[in-house]
Amino acid sequence: MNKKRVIILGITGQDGSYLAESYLASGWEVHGLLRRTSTLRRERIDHLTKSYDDHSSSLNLHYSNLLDPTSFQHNLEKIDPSIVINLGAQSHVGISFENPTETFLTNSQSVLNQLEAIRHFNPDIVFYQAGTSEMFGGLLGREILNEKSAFNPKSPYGVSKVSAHFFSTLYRETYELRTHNGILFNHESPRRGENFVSRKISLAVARIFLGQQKKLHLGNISASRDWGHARDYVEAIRLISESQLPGEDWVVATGENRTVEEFASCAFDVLGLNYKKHLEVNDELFRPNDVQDLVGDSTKIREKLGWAPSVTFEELVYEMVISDLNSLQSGTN
Ligand code: NAP
Ligand code: F7E
Repeated sequence: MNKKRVIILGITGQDGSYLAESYLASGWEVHGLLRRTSTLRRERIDHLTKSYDDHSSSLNLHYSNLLDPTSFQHNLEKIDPSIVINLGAQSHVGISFENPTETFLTNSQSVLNQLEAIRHFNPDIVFYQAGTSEMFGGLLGREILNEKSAFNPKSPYGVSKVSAHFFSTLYRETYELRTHNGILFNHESPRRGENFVSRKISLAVARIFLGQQKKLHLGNISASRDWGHARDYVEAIRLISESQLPGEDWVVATGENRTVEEFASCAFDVLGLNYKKHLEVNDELFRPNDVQDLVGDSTKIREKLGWAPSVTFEELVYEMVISDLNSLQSGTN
């Protein structure tokens, strides 16, 4: 790859911030696209824009709402990247039931616009689409999910991502664009949004430990997920995008799943608390439809690209709880 220049859509998100760090650390010129917001909340990337002192690489930010196709097109032509990574999305499954149209336009229509712009500007650009295990809609029997498993989405979010997946595949097959579809299972970190269950739990555990909260209210605690660490998963995204392969689909998963209840139990354990004393199930927090169980088979990326997760479930939970405890104690959360 001669030009080491990458565009990241969704740079202010969990994955965008880790991915930008990773690219900058290996000397890439990184261009992040972000939307205008009424407050400048960019805490996940502030350290990259304010104090990054390696002048051989730099983080460049440009305004571009996912719903504005011309702004993407103009930035594409101005930046002239070799890789475009699309991590931008309305990524909350529960909220997608309340905002289905916004979710569909943000997660699917925008991908069509990006593909059209790339096709006309430079079809050699590598395009990575952030697909998800939510596209599968759950386990069928005892099948562990891989690239050949059928999609059966259970939410507007899942449908929007299936649509984006097939646009990406269509442009690969029809126009020979170099589109890769990641199919990533849940990945978490201290930078996870506070309304996803893992972070909701880790924050609540830290607050309960400090006497700032009494109870943790959750919905479907019998649902299980295949949980990995976001830092490991952005390395998978890099391996995929820099693989020089024409464009393929890739499942990224640990191969193990735990229930939400097990996540909570492990998190309370970190601070020596018994989850049964603090956890309450609240019917109002159940979704209109939910993916019950997920576990992925990532044999393909392990064998073809040498990827493997480096963080265990217990290490992930520990890191999240301790991070929230430290932030609360230092007053930064
Ligand atoms: P995230 O933290 O929710 O980040 C989403 C990003 O999209 C944010 O930067 C957000 O910007 C941006 N965005 C949303 N709407 C936008 C708009 N209209 N215009 C411009 N930017 C917009 O998500 P994540 O966990 O990092 O996930 C990254 C991608 O992977 C997403 O596409 C997600 O659906 C997918 N995915 C995630 C997982 C997971 O477990 N984390 C698993 C599979 C797939 P703001 O900061 O302004 O909101
Ligand atoms: O829910 C249950 C909830 O919102 C996990 C996104 O990154 O991963 C994420 O989607 C499970 C569900 O993540 C609460 O019903 C119980 O069964 O943390 P979550 P998600 O829906 O799996 C996929 C791969 C993505 O692609 C998405 O972008 O936990 N649950 N009680 C709860 N969930 C939440 N959020 N809050 C609760 O109180």
